Amino acid sequence: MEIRNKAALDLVDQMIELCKPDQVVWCDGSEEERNKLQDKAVETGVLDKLNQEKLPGCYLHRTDPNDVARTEKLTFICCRRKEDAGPTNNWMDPQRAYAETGANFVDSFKGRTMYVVPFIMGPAGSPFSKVGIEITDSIYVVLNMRIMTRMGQIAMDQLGEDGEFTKCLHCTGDLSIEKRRILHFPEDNTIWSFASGYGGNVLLGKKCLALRIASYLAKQEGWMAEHMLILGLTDSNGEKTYIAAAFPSACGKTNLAMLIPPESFPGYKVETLGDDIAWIRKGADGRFYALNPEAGFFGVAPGTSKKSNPNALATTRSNTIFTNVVKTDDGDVWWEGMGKDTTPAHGIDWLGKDWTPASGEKGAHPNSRFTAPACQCPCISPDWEKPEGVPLSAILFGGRRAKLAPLVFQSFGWNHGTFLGATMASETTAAATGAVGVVRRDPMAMIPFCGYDMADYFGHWIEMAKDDPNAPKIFHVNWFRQDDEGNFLWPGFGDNLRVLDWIVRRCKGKAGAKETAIGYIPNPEDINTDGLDISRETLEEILSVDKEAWKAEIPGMEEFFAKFGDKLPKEIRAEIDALKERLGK
Ligand code: TSX
Ligand code: MN
Repeated sequence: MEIRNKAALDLVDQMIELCKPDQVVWCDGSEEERNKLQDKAVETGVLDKLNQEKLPGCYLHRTDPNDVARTEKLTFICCRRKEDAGPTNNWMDPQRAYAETGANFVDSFKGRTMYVVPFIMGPAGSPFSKVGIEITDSIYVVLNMRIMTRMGQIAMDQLGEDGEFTKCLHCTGDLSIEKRRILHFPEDNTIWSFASGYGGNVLLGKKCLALRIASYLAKQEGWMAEHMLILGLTDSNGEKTYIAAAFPSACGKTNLAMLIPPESFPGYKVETLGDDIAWIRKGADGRFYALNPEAGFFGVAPGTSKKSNPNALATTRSNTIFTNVVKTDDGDVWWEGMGKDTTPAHGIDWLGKDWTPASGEKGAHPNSRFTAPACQCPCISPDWEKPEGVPLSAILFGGRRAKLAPLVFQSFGWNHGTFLGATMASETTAAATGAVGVVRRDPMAMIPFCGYDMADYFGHWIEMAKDDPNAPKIFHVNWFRQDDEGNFLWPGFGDNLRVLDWIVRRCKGKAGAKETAIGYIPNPEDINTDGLDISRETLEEILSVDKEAWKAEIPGMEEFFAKFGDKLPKEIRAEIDALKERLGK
């Protein structure tokens, strides 16, 4: 492997000195290396080979039972001034963080191999891509990074002799929760992760770099790092429109990114560019361009079925790493919500134990995952690796609201749209906490992922498109409105195309709407319901605005904003005041 970057060599020398590995391997990203690592992972019990006839190139990994999700309580922003991390982040003094976790890194690779994984977030050759180098003791991390990023020699080539990169250090350690830390040092462009082996905590290019560190860099450099899917919609005239969307967890982001249009929309096509992260910049023409920095999908398995997302299922039938799912007796995979007639009579569950459906236990962990190459997605967009990204016409925010939010509404403009993002909220489902229907505020779905004070982040949003006629139009959607008996009023899934279609026509000035206190809402006749069995009354109900309910929502918004004190941008305050005014006393 060719390494010309002095800073990279120095970093690895320093980390060898600190961690004392038995050997050091620079990962080049080759097929040969992949095969070698897969074999070694199987030998050491890190991976279980699945049925290679059914699932070529697919493997199963089981994490430690105490290490199955991101640990937000142990995730820190380590900047010099506490105020700069803001009220929604855990903060730790960088010196203390380096000292405490540094002590745990001392000799931590003894008896282990140090893998050096250079990677690019974004397509190779794009001026907007960022390079990172992750040093890790985990083959699982290397093999996942190989899917999720452009990894190996290609990244060292992008870096060149004096390119800058994010320094990422990971050690699985002893997996003790006492020592576990996910530490971000935005001022040093550094990430340290200790004592976890779970994806979101250890695939440092993803949430840690492409959202937390990137959001910090984006503020300084005048762009945006967002927790958004990107899709391209082609209408029956062959016109293409690109949309980005942010939703809190459990709202079906990956499903929307890979939506299959209903049969009653002939000629329409949805293509996927990304399912989790969008880097957005203003182009030379003034439009906003979105780029997916990732190369794969690290998707939640449970609930992924022929009905909810056939494209995701198809993506995962080769070259995929499954984590914490059921292994069936014929070496296939299974999870809850894979669809009817899929349940095996027996399998090995995520804990590695014998499992039957009658046991009453979940076979797959609710946060079990697939790591699959984006290029294998049947509906991947031909534009997904364009170095400059794709021009966005619309940005969608959403959440799970049983009663409050209508199916869709459009903001009055950019500032109002930013306010819609900043007040995003979702009601909890039983899966998350046990408490059902509790409102959780998660602005722009970035609460766990913003690398600095969110009040400044809102300010950056406002700043990005002040009075800008080229800015994407902003919409709010809610697929989850329910009647008084708790039945969903909107069919969702593929039929969401009907909403996307209205949004696209709004962007082109071709669709009707009525102005309400919360924004522009389609009239029932503005939504194309051809081939859909929905009554006029139901449509009217999901497009209605209950002013009293919205008034009742205001104190919750204000309470949330109060966290930010005087730092909350005046534009956001102005929006809440204007909303109150429109709702009337
Ligand atoms: O992903 C979902 N989307 C977006 C799809 C493009 N889900 C699953 C959420 C969990 C991740 C949805 N669930 C959606 C939706 O639009 N809507 C619903 C609610 C719903 C569930 C079932 C039905 C209708 C709506 N109907 C039947 O099962 C027959
Ligand atoms: Mn995500």
